[in-house]
Amino acid sequence: MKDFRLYAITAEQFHPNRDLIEVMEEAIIGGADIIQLRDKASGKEELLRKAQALRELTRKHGVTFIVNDHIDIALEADADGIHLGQNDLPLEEARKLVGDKIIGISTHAIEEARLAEAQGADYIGVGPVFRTATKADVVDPVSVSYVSEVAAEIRIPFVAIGGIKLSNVDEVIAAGAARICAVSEIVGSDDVSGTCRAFLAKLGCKDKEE
Ligand code: 3NM
Repeated sequence: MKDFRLYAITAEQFHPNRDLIEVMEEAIIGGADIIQLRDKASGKEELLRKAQALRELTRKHGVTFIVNDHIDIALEADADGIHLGQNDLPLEEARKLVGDKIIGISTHAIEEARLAEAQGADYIGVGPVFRTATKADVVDPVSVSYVSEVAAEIRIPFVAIGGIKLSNVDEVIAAGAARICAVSEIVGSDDVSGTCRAFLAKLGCKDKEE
């Protein structure tokens, strides 16, 4: 897969008065280079409409587009890949359905990371590093020590996630994370692009030239 640094995930509850596509475009302009549609509230039709709009947006900007959970929506909207949790369809089954599209897997312990790597995941999520209110069914924070464990052992790309803010991201980077995902901190910001640029600066990346 095309490498990435800053992973942005949709969460419309954090911008109730702003348009989804507008907010995600600001994230991309700020340098987010992979976008995930994550939406537990919409029905299939609405989800497909959002997926198609985000597909058009991400294609325009040349960034990767991932759909959370819904393989059918990912296929129909021609997303670049899907992201699955530990309780979703097993990776091997998902692989049969999506072929060579990207498969990302959420992991919360090193055994899960090892298994995802062995089964052919393209990348893994590593979290929740800190406490988060964004994901309802999430496990207790795994802390930066899990980030260090993965950094030392796992060879596929991993992205640190969960409670990551500009105020605590230094710790996560120091633990070995080269890719960061922040949800509420990005889409809930009054300055979405500026927040993305600030994360990328922390990661040691130059501003995207647009
Ligand atoms: N997955 P925020 S934590 C979608 O640990 C998601 O797998 C997680 O949101 C995991 O940046 C999470 O607002 C939510 O804390 C992260």
